[in-house]
Amino acid sequence: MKRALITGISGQDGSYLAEHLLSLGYEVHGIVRRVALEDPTRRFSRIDHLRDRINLQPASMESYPSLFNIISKHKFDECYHLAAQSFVAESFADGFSTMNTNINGTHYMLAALRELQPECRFYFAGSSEMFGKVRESPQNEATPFHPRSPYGISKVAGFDLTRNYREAYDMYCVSGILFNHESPRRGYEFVTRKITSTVAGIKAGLAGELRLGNLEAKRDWGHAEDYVKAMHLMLQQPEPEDYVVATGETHTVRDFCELAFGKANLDYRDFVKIDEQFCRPAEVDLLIGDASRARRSLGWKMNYTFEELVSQMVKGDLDALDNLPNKQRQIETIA
Ligand code: F7E
Repeated sequence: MKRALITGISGQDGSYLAEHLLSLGYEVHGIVRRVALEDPTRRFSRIDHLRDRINLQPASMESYPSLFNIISKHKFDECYHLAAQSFVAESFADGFSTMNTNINGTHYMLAALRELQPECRFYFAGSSEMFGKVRESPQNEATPFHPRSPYGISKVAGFDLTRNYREAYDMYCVSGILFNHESPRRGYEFVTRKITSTVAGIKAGLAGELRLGNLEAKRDWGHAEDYVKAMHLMLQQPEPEDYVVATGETHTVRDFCELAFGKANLDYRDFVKIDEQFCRPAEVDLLIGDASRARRSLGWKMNYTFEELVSQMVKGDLDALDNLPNKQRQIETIA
């Protein structure tokens, strides 16, 4: 039985990846914050259904000794490093914390593995935000990086660290350059979930409008459940390589609104208001990925279309509101 370690197991990607690895017969361990263990109902909502099949280990991405301690306790075949401060807007608000957590966290993981288990295969969650002000379209593994936020910069540093450990110490370390990937488990701060949860709130009479920033930004949105399968495949190859994972389609935030509101028989133009506070100091205008290498070498393919993704997210939020008692509905709805 293979043993895997996932940092960020309680997040969207971590939860889907844990499910996928369990279905393949893996023993799955996940790193979580100690405070999260004290508040499992709220913090572990995405992995609640897996709790008796996974091993949660408390540690902090900011503490090398705590990570070293976990890696010294078990022998892992694969490590998926997903934990990060991943909200781009927050990285403008507090660039120092984002850089510290994201860069040092990755460095600590790599250094501890090198020290204790250099044969463990390592996956780093790279991001299309590394392309930033894009030099070409679509973007592939050879496209130069030009990050536009502290988050993007931290991911370029993590990518470089991962490649450096591969080249310097001959470790199997790879980066997935994943474009935006969403699902009904997406955090409410990201634009897709903000839209679908507010659509549900409007439908239920709990919200009257949706305040957004730049509606013209274009993103290549896929489904997280499809993307975690690519992460796993990247660690099963004869040679370590980095891969772009994307749908090859791009849509504006406006397109997403139109479709999501339309799914609930609403017209987004009646509800969406532009609010400057949600615009970023530097925007990534256009992302569209070319995942040819992943399709060719990994045999990776997607199951969800863009429309299926939006439908599933809207339905998930409508159903969740339907199932909540009145008082709780008011608390949960993001207006
Ligand atoms: O923004 C625009 C915003 O926050 C998407 C992360 O998972 O994917 C994600 O990064 C677009 C941007 O995701 C609002 O300006 C307009 O152009 O959903 P988002 P992101 O920044 O693309 C990459 C691949 C990652 O790696 C990241 O970790 O939507 N937008 N109005 C808005 N965005 C938000 N959040 N809220 C708004 O009101």
